Amino acid sequence: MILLVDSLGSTVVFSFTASLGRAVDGCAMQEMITTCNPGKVIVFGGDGFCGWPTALHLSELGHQVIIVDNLSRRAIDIELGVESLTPIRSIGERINTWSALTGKEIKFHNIDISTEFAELLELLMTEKPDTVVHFAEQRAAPYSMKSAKHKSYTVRNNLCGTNNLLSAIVESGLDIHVAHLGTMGVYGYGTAGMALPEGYLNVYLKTDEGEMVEQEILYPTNPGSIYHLTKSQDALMFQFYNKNDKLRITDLHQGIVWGTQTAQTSRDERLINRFDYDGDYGTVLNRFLMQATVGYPLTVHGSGGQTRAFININDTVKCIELAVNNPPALNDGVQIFNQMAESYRLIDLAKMIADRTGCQISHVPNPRNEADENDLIVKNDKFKGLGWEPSSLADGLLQEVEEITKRYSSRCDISKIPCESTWTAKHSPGRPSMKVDAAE
Ligand code: NAD
Ligand code: USQ
Repeated sequence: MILLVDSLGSTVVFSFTASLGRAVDGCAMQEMITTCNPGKVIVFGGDGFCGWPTALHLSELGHQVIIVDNLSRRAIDIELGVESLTPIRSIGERINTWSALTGKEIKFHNIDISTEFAELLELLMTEKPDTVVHFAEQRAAPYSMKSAKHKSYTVRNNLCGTNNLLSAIVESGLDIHVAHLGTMGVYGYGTAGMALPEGYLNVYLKTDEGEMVEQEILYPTNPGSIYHLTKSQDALMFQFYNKNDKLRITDLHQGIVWGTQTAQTSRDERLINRFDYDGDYGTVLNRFLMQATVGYPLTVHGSGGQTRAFININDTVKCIELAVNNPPALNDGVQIFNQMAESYRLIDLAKMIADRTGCQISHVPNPRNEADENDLIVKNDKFKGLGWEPSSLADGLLQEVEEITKRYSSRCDISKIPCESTWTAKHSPGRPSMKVDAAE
């Protein structure tokens, strides 16, 4: 029986001893990061919003990068009748451009990791990567809730993909570090008065003899969508493969990513990163900034009292660099980092953007089954201990998104802005009540 839960588990002592970036405290870690040898990295999902800039960032740092992607995200754009606001190029043009500009080769393989196990295994056996970064999942909560078909696709794609990757590594017999992109949403967004720890929680159990015993458990999951549910289930698979097969695994519980370009993607128009603004794939801060640009009222779901964790795309790529350079030791448990910079209430973000731009705010019906208000305090000490200095909204990064949305505003289809996907039949789409025309 769990008697008492407190925040002791949140102060996880840093003690990883890893094969590449072995370190024991903050200073030593910083030193290790800079001296770490670049290795071979497969970026699964490397054509996507986070994966593409990560692939370029790692390539720039000297890693040998291979992208695996089945281009399903591009196919979903076609299914939804939308396009990235930014004119992204084909994966072939992207990697040829990178090679022409830098002389660095990035290989590409079109493999569906949820169904093509033999191809996946063969690739691992041929390339023998040091690390795989796993972004290759269906990542939109609204898309996962659109219909029974979309729920089923998301579960199949994400769970079979993760399982195939882990079991292919076991099958290969190779020692490969898996860095997986998970989500803050596995925790739910309630904090019960304590800062959310990094993955684990210390609890006290009362034995039958009345003795108190301390145990470390995975923080109880509380997913808010089928998509988030798959990330909770991924976490269980990581625990199992780590226990049974001693796989080295880092699970990164990432907040909502915002921003578009990184130092590498902004080097040439043909390297531009994708920017989703539609009701299924657009995430809230990028959507609000885009809506302000095209004169569409900011679609705050309900009161806007929801608090969420955010991270800029430039910090995403830095955190992944740190995760790649600091794998857990062979017999360590699954290493979990909270990959977020800061938390904001949605209504405060909307007001901040309205103050900057003079745009309107519309409190639309909330299509999701979620708490109208929550507090969210999150620990992110582990990445900070590795030398990461998170950037904040105040660092001028909003401007980057504003410039992008202005430059490509003519590509926006405003009919695709409202969130139409509802969590239950009782919920309503997040449409503003007034008719909205695009700004000239
Ligand atoms: P994305 O949809 O832009 O990229 C995912 C990529 O994976 C796509 O290019 C897609 O084609 C590919 N893919 C999907 N299923 C695949 C399969 N079975 N085989 C091969 N390739 C496959 O998403 P993103 O925003 O880059 O997110 C990447 C990861 O980061 C996801 O796992 C997501 O859950 C996580 N994450 C994203 C955010 C965010 O705000 N974008 C926040 C937290 C966590
Ligand atoms: N929201 C609005 N108005 C909008 C769009 C969204 O108020 O126009 C609200 C939503 O109701 C929700 C919040 O904003 O309360 C966040 O929604 P989102 O679409 O920005 O983010 P979410 O669905 O949580 O998913 C995104 C990524 C996902 C990642 C997750 C991290 O798509 O891959 O896992 O962020 S986290 O939110 O921390 O779980």
